[in-house]
Amino acid sequence: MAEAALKAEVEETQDLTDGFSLVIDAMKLNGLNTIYGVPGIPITDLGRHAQAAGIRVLSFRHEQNAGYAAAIAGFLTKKPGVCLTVSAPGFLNGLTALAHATTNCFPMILVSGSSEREIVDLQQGDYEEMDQLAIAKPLCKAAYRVLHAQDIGIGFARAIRAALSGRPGGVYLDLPAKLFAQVISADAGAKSLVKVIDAAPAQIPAPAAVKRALDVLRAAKRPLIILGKGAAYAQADEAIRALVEKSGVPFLPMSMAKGLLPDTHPQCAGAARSTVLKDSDVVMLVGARLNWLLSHGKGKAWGDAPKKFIQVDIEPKEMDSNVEIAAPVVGDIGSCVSALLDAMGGSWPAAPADWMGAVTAKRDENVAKMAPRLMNNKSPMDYHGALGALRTIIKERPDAILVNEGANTLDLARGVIDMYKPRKRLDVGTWGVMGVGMGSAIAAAVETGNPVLAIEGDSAFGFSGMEVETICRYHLPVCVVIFNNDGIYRGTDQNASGGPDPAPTVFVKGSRYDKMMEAFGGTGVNATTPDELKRAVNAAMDSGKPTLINAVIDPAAGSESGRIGNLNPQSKLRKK
Ligand SMILES: Cc1ncc(C[n+]2csc(CCOP(=O)(O)OP(=O)(O)O)c2C)c(N)n1
Ligand SMILES: [Mg+2]
Repeated sequence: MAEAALKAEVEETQDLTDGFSLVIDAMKLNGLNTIYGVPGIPITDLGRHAQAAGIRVLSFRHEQNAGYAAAIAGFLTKKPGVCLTVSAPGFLNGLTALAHATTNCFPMILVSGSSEREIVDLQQGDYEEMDQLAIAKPLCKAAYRVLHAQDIGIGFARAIRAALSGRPGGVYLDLPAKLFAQVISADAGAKSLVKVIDAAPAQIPAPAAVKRALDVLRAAKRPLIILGKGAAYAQADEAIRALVEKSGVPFLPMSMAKGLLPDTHPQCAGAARSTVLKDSDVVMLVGARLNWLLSHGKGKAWGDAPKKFIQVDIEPKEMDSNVEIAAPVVGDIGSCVSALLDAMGGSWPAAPADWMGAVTAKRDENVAKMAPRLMNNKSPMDYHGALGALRTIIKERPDAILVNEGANTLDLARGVIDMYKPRKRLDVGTWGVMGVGMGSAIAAAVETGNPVLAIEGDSAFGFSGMEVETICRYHLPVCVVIFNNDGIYRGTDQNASGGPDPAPTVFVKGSRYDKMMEAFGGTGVNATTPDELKRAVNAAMDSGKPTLINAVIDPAAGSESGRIGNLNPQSKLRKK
């Protein structure tokens, strides 16, 4: 009798599904095959069941790093990266990354468990109580909550479409604990799922806008094209290359657009940045915003020469954000670039030879000036000596993904290390945020399978350093190089009070970050010369084994805030 009852129950539940399963089914149906997160109430079982169902579930040591991983996964794949967190504190830890994704226009979905609405809304002190939806809303592109199992399919569809369509960004999806245990008929569940069709519909630019842009470009005497990370995101690599080459115009890649065309391309003006910004008369922005990274399109960096801007962007509100845009071209980058190419026709005039000559001369002069500094073999190393070695490694291994954060470590690596292929350079993005390093490295390895070289300031690394255990746990082909200069910017500051505390920018001298990696079974190396560094990185890239190299950098070699020291407020009172 008991057996019969059990059998009946099993048969009955076979026709049922629950919130856990519907979340997993909704994700799989839409090709969301990876979760970056941290387990705990109420989403522990969701992670387990998702893994059992074939979703790759990567457990991190802190949600912020999982969130940064999801954000960069979105950038690399054009699918929303999914980060899964527990309620209140886990949610808040993930929220920084969601805001970062939104600021950088990376598609991401932060899925967070939450506590019971009835108790949260009456503020009766539930376990991890927080009104998460309200808190997330101003920090992301869209925020949704699902209260009923039959709405999970729609909830995911809305989240995916919001993350991907138009200008991509971060989306918050709130899933209260009770939802996971809700049971509905399997048939109703299956019918409730939504496969998102054409999540990022093409946005075709108006022909008149395309013509206006080309008229402005054709009339230029000193034209310039600036490629932003929106152009890299678009995966319209061939068309972008064709546009740049057909126009014959010098191009300047923003940091994460490096490699869209090789930095060694004859039209690349990366090494003549200040000249082209100052002297150009027409600037075509492709997926690049005139924010602080481009000095808002005005002021000293842009010189006195009158400028006309052409801007290609998916977001109409981006136009005239900082200066007048003479020729706005609104649409997705792929469609816009194709339309521009078509309208250029077969006989586009060559770029003015005197301008090309001036840019090339400046570039070659700057490259020649830097060359001897990159060959120095000093010990302790300076930035240029160490970066000279790493630059050769990326040249020999152009498919490797470079992750980069720090101040001097960031700014100098960006300038020194040439990139050869699209979306191979991942860094601090629009905010210049520290902490993206290990999350980005993990997602890059997971999403692409390519080897990853993470070049990290010692301070920058500290924000996500515990994730070296995650790298070891999943056996990821990540080589982390710490530029260890004993601190933030420099390791030489003194405590002006004369007291025993070290200065605020200084860390423990002579730290051995390599030992952290050894603690988890990875390879640790202490490198004191560029030759040692080069050998160790090559060995790591050949073996694919998790490796951390402590690169000993002269503590006096860096400068305050790297290349952006000018942004530090300066009081007249404190000047000596
Ligand atoms: C989240 C966050 N906190 C603080 C900062 C301020 N900040 C900018 S660079 C930096 C660290 C620079 O030191 P390091 O990574 O060691 O690079 P170095 O200049 O020494 O090579 C810090 C803390 C930031 N950008 N982001
Ligand atoms: Mg440092």
